[in-house]
Amino acid sequence: MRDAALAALDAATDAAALEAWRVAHLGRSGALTKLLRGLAQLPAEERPAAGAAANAAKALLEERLAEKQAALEGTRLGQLAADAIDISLPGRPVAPGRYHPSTMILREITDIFRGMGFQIAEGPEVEWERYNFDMLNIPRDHPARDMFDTFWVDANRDADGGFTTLLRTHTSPMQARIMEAHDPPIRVVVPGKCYRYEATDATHESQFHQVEGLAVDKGITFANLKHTLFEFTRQMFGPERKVRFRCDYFPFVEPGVDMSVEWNGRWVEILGAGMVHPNVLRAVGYDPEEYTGFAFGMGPERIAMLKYGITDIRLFLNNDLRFLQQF
Ligand code: YSA
Repeated sequence: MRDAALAALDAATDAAALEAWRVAHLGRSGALTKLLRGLAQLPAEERPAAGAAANAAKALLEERLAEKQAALEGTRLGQLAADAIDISLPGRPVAPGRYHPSTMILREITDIFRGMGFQIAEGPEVEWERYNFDMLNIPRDHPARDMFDTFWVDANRDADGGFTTLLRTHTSPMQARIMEAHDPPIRVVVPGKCYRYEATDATHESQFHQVEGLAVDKGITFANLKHTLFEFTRQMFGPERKVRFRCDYFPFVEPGVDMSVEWNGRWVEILGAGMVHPNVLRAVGYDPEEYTGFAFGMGPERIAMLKYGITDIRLFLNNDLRFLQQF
């Protein structure tokens, strides 16, 4: 009985198990207590030896129980001490997050256009070839597709096995999506990411942002476009900054222009723009005799470079904290 009780004590590992063990082995109706009570029934000559053995066993079990309780208490205190918080130690510094310079400039750009009455819309980065090219007057064999080195996405193929989905190369597909879904008048800007499979350099990344602008209504003229873009650059760069406005070609506008801003004695192009091509208006079901519009697509990273004197566009996506923490 003693050995069985000691084995059971070994197996008890917490206070509740120890108490259960005490009740079972040393309690008032425990086995040993019953045995001690039964000594009286033994023949007189056996009583002293049996009594001594039972009392010795009881003393041993009580002693072991006390030892085990003390040990358990010790580990509990140790755990409490280890868990304690030293409130005299200085706290770990929490570095506040900050906005990425692309986010900051995007907000600045959209705020300026919001002030001129434009709404904000967003669209998908994985786009149909149809919206990115065809509806913008750039059919499959059009040489202008070379302007946009494209990451094709192998998600959908046409009957000839050609890709029909891509990472949008510009935000212009949203022109077609918005006009398809809404009747004029339209005045909207579309910020978002674009992707091009091109060799990167100080002013070209393969992932960058654009902000598309579109205004369509009766009687919209080139003068409205010019005023809007000059007002934008005035608010963004200040009235003193030199800006250049030149003819350029995009299949989805006629006439087409681009705009550059002076920087360290050279011109950096920030946007392409023009009057929405009649073919684009027709493709979305508008009558080009009734409605005219202007559109533009600008590069926020280039604008941030010019505004903050950043010399290399690749810094935007390098995740170098020395760069990011300056904003
Ligand atoms: C033109 C006429 C419209 O009616 C509407 C929009 C446009 C713009 C046209 N969709 C387009 O993408 N033109 S673009 O290739 O010259 O790019 C426009 C601007 O995006 C550039 O001026 C530049 O600021 C930025 N950009 C283009 N490729 C880039 C880039 N920025 C960083 N890295 C690149 N690889």
